[in-house]
Amino acid sequence: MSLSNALTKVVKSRHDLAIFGAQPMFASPLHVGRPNVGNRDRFLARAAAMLDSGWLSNNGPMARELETRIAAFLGVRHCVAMCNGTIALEIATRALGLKGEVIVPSYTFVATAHALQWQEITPIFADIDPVTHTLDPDAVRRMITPRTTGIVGVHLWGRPAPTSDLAAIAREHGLRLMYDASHGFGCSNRGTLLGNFGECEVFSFHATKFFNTFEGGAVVTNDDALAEKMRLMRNFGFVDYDKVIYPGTNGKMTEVAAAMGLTNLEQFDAFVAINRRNYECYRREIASIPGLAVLPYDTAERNNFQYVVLEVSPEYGISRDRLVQALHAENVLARKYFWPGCHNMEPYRSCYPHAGLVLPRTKEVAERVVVLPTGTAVRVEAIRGITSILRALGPSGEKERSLETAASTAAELSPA
Ligand code: T4K
Repeated sequence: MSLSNALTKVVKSRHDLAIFGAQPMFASPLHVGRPNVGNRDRFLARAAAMLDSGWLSNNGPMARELETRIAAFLGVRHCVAMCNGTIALEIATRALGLKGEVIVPSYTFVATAHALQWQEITPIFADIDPVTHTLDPDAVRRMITPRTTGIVGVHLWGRPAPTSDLAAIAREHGLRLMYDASHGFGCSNRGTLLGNFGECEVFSFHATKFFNTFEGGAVVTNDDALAEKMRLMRNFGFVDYDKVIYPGTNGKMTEVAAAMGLTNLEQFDAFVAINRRNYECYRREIASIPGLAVLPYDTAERNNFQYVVLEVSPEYGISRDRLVQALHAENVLARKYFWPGCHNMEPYRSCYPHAGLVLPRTKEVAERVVVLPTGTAVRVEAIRGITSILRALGPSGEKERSLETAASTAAELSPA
């Protein structure tokens, strides 16, 4: 992929910022989710072999090879590859027999909640720990009712959910427990790779994920019967030609997606190394900026460093939203993941208008987080440019007032 993140200027003070009328730092947008793409020739060779073979989907040889490699890599018995992470979540929750109410965080990508709602299971939003950004076990306990059948924990940003506490709660209350590990491919929890916790775990291999298969996902599990059920469910319930024994859907991974996965898996360590370099560069550069902090990864664990998560505190002097606006003016398309929380999106907002009353930490965290561009498409020089913008923007109340004025000017200047 061409790295078009050449800097067009040096930012020394706020007068150099695009939000005050200067030219943007980057000529073309710098995205948060630019795909990591492995060796192009290796991928094209696989794509050619696939075309020659005349086998494009339906549990083909490349999908099976990818499943074997992922299961071996994670140290799990089964990997069931799927067409995307959302369908994988739906199939996993259905195979576990979840119904009634299921406890999930609101601070996650909306697919975690939608996968339940789509099956007429009620997602019950529990609050998070403001430090880890993952489910707070005490909050989970408070949300249990006689209708609760399970918990879907989320390893947000690839940082593990409190697996021991959630397992204890599930045991105590007879609940099923699974994880949305969409962000956590290649990350560990007390030395064990994610994929080995709960009854099953779901990965997303979407284009924007650290490891991608264009679109794709997988459910991994150590439960033989569960794996078998999910394999049936992803293929309409077919057990043989003309023989359907289960209600199913179409959750199959295509061969071209698997070819991308096999290719990207070969460069897994290189992707991690680049993400880690970027994360450490951001951490170093931002450490001296009052009011800003990059969420740390536990370096005693394995991490994919996929997300560089910035937390903005009042000390910074300007609000998170103004900061994002200023970055966008520079062509840095930072994201406010996962604002405003699922409970503030439809249909949850209308169905459960008071859900926010028990989610104070979710609100607090969702209002202070910004996710910054990283991945193989982002150079260190670009990161230094981005952090020079962050330095010039803050911190002072005076700048906030100037920005308030500049914001309206910028809104007038920016194309619709
Ligand atoms: N659970 C969790 C916790 C998840 O985070 C996700 C997905 C899921 C479940 C569901 O898994 P999947 O069914 O998607 O496999 C993006 C991704 O689409 C989504 O997969 C991901 N989470 C989420 C965190 O991010 P958006 O709405 O932000 O996508 P979009 O189109 O704005 O793209 C994000 C950035 O990436 C943009 O700056 C553009 C850039 N981009 C995107 C694509 C597709 C590229 O540069 N190249 C590309 O090919 O959701």
